[in-house]
Amino acid sequence: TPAARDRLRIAIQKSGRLADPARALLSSCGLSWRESRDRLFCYGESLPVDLLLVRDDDIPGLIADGVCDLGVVGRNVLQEQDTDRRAGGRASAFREWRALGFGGCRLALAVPEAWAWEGPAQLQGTRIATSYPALLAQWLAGEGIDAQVVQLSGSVEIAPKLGQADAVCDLVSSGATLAANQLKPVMTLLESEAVLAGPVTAFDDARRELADMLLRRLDGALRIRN
Ligand code: PRT
Ligand code: ZN
Repeated sequence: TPAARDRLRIAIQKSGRLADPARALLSSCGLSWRESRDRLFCYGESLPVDLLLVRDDDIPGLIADGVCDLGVVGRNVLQEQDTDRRAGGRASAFREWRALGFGGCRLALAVPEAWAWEGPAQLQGTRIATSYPALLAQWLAGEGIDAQVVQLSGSVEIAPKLGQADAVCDLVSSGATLAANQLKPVMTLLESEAVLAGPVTAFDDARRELADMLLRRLDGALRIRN
């Protein structure tokens, strides 16, 4: 068992869409930090709650490994990594504690505009490009469709034009990126937003009281916003 800890460590995105709103939300909970020179670790001043600034994709793993206690991350990232773990026979090691009301988007399946969409069965035997292979594979299995999942780490929307795939499964907010690539969304696999992620079970040391206080403040801040 890891050593008991009396400070809470929260991972947030270093830069990107969720970085500023995550900090703003935590600030509105009364947290403040002293920034270190490398700007990767922020020492909690008002409360023993520190920040770690990281890539969003690293956040679930940091919680699973106990390096961080909590994290602010897109539900899409959290569920992809959890689905991947469980598909590999491993137990869940993190879960969503709260939905935070920003960073809204959806994971959508999109096909070329020229297709007359008749339903998921049309995807049988196709190649689908995505950065969310576990979520896509799970959805395809649920629909009973045999399609090839082409895993790409970026520029997913261009894959059909490059001949790498027939369709895509990617995050969409305004839909402008899909439209610019002559693609149209036809199915939503997941409605996403930023979430507070934490371990599956409660803390059993001083972090428990800190986390409870943070959640109370967070719920108050979210009530005022919504
Ligand atoms: O560097 P790091 O790995 O931390 O950042 P990142 O580049 O992986 O993530 P980032 O900052 O782009 O996104 C972080 C999170 O924001 C995502 O995991 C989602 O939870 C959320 N989010 C909300 C989005 C979008 N909206 C979104 N629109 N993430 C990506 N997009 C993409 C979308 O895929 C499309 O390519 O933005 C493009 C524009 O979208 P449209 O539909 O408005 O054209
Ligand atoms: Zn990322």
